[in-house]
Amino acid sequence: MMQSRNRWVWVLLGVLAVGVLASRCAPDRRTSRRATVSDVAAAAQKVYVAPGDLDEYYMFASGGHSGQVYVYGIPSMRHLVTIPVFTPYPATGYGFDDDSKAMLGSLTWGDAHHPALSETGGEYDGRWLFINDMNGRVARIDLRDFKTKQIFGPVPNVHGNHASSFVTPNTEYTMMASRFSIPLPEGTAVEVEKYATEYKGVVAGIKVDPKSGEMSMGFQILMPPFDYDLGDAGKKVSDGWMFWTSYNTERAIGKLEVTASQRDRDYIAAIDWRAAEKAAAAGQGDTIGGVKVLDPKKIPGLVYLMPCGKSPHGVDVSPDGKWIIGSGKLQGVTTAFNFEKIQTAIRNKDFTGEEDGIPVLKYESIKEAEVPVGLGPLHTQFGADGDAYTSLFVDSAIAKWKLGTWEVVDKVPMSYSIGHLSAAEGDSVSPDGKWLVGLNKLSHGRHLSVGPSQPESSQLVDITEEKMKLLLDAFTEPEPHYAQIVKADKLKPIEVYPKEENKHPLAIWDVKDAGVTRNGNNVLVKMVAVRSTLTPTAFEVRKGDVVKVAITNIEQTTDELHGFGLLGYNINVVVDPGETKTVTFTATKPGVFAYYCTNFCSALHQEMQGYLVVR
Ligand code: RUQ
Ligand code: CUA
Repeated sequence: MMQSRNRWVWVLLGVLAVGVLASRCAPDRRTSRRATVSDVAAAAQKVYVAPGDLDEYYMFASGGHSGQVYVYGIPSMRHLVTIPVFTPYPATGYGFDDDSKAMLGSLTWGDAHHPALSETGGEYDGRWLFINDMNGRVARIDLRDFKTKQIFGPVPNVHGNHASSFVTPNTEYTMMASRFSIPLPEGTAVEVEKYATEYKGVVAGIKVDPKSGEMSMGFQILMPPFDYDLGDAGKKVSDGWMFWTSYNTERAIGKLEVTASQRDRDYIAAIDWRAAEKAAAAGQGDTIGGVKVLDPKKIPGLVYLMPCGKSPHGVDVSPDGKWIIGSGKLQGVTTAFNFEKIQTAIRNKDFTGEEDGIPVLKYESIKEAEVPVGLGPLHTQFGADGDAYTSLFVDSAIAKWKLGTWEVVDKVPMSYSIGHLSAAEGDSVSPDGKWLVGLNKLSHGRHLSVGPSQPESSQLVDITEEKMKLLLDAFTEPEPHYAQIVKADKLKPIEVYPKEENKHPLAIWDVKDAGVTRNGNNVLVKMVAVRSTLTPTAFEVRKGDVVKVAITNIEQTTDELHGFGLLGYNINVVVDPGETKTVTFTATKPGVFAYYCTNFCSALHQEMQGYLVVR
């Protein structure tokens, strides 16, 4: 995408500048003592995106408990935009207008961890982005306009939706699972001492409409009271299966760091989701909390448990679907399970026991290899040509290793304490290689100090060659748990909403149609926003009236957004070109209140204002 004719001039200038800087400052603390000038220059050249040029990839990163999604360009690591999802965001008016306010409901926060791009045939198709919220919800963002279109949930029975969102290879489902087991249905109070027998976990498949992306309840499965942590859908040969890690298979309570670390192994739950789909379609299951829940005890073949190193975090399926990678967070190895061996063990009933009627497979029978990646393996992503990359939290490094031969070929340190990592299309059926981003948990000393709340840090690594190369430290908004990186040309975002697509019943396209109508104490104001007037420029209502303002931005010009900020009433709406939004409020306070355009739009932006008179 970097086609500008000036690109090489800029690259040269950039390299020269960096080279001069590096030589001037060496051996300053600001340049690594080990890095030579030419190393720095080469790294700078790789990440330099000249003015007017565009990045090669989008990275969608979770915003953690900010409840948002942050979009970065790669390789520049520039923060391009914030997509508000579970939290109001005044910059785009999200959470203020009637529709987005209704979508957020009574919750004003979310804890968003794992973004999942929609897939067709196991490839990112650039249509939607799903993301979880710990409050039992999943959101869908439309990548045509980068806007949150649906928040599904809170889903009954799923308490603490951490192991989500993970899509199946054709986006049939986006999966979710409960991190916290509770007595079901919700609303039942049982003392925690009865945790092992009375508390339950649930895994669930949220159905995605293939045309519209609309989410609806698919199936739920009752699970033993473990904490379900992360997941990944099988692909190619393992398509139709879903894998979830779990911890606290001890079913312990209290200080879990002690009580839940007694056994050597926890489990990866392997679920035949097509069997679950069939059982749900046949009306099987018992109704709990208003939802049909399948019980694996009564439906054999639905769920199996794979023993895994204790307290595993990520479980990751290789691009060809043959290997399921999972490891204990305190181990020095990661295990590659063989999907074929899993199927054979299931056929041969090669079990070592059961948990609440769910068979436990024999570790030795399903394991292919234990790869000595280093301490604290957390999460694995894939590159081209059978390369695998595992983040090591304890070692604070990334290990590169080979699928099939299982040899560890390289390691690169991360500063500090890497959590997840994200490679270019790194969990699809055909990873690109090229770029890898380490999403670090701590960053002391890597940025100018800004007080006790230290900036977060992500590091860009070049994985084009045999040896990994650290290129760039970048600030990332808190808190990046996971991210996905997609080739930029797979997305085709629009720049204005075409007028002919606007089907809003209150849309108007001519200032002649703007005005106020009253029905009892309901007042409707149809407003037009266009450079540089909000029409009507004034309107009157009576104290106690319920006022709905419907604003249509009739512009069809790129980036001509207009805002509607109403002082004294906590109202702040932003309307994109071609869009209609409504905001409803009760005129509780008498007086005169100014409204104005909040988004800079023209030389006369400051003149774009009016008055609400409340008598
Ligand atoms: S995650 S603890 Cu949801 Cu690995 Cu961040
Ligand atoms: Cu419209 Cu500023």
